[in-house]
Amino acid sequence: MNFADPRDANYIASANKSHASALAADYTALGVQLQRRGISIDEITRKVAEFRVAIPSWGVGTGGTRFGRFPGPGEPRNVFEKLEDCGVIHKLTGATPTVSLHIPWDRTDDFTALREHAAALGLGFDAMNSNTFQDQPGQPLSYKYGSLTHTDPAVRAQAVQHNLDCITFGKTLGSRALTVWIGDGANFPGQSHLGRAFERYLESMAAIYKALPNDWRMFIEHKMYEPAFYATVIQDWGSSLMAAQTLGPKAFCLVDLGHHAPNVNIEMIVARLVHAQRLGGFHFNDSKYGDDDLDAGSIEPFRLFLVFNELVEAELAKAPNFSPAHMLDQSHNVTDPIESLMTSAIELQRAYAQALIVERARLHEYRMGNDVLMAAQTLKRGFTTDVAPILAQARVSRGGAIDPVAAYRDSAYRQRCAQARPGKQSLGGGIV
Ligand code: LRH
Ligand code: MN
Repeated sequence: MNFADPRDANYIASANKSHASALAADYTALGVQLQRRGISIDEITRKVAEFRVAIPSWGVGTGGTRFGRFPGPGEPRNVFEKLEDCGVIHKLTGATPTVSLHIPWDRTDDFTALREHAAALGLGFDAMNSNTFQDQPGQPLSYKYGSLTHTDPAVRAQAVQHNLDCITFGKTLGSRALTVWIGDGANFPGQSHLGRAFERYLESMAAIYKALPNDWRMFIEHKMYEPAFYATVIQDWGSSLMAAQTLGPKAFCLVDLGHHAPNVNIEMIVARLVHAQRLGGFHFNDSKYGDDDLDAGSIEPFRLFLVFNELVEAELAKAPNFSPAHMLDQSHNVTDPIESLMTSAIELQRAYAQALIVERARLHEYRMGNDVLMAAQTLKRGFTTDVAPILAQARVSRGGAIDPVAAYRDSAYRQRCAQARPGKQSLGGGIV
């Protein structure tokens, strides 16, 4: 089997050759179609090419559920190998220049070396993720009954210190944000005092907030349930927003799409957080039932489009304090993680491009005139337009592949990793 380096620019250029003329024809045809709507395809392509989404380090290994995990071949065995796989995703898509690490899953003795390794792969670091939802070997105090909201101040102090350590590691890596998701909550009514648990949360988060460098942000991630199955301390966007407004201007709300009850109007939550100037960012994924962490756009692509529609409205309105950090947060149980992460990044670009081509002036007219049907049709027209040529052209403009999955498979990168990464197929830390 002959291997090729899918990160190599010449390899990508040669892989694109056979697709170039079809892309040129499709791009021209779509350009004519959009021109009729008064939209410049090159302007849209330029904006899509600027779109960035961070890769979750815990997403490049095979995920699993409590019922099991079925590791694939050539799994990354440490954070350095995880970054190599993230380098492949970025080179082929041109859209994922940063990685979001999770501590202690990605803990290493030499974060400076990790920063240099990443830089050599053309990568940087997005938000750091702390972890006080698992006990680590040798950890003095358990998080069984909570962490930042535990009734025992010593456990809270241990959890606060862990977050301070994540900030220290992040400073070495050039990260400028800390995402705090905690599983703290109760399984039974009566188990915890709902008000005091929230007060303990605010007290602990204030201690972490105080340690944030001036140019850092703190992202508060809400989640309806799991691992707590009756009440979760930061259960919804309301609790998250109250906490952010209490903590200070560097605290923002992070929306993980899978952390809501089925049928919750997530785009409405996004619109409210934009209004409150506290939209910090996203963990993009998709789900049909619970926090399934499926590939973004794979179940509810229209919902993803509606979220990006709110982001484009905010962009066009020059909403104050609006610079959301985009990250994927997925678990790849049955696909090659690299393929899922590449196609998921592209699904976000698709939703963004579809939202960008909505005829806003016409939509505004129909809305103001309460022409309900034409307003709905005008918005939907963005979603029903095939923007694939724009996405491919944006990749090419970034040195990426017209068909990233084909380029990746033809390189036999995974097979080469299977040979180069023998031995235990465990990640050493991940969701399961
Ligand atoms: C919690 C969550 C959180 C991460 C974890 C990996 O469900 O979404 O963002 O820390 O997944
Ligand atoms: Mn998440």
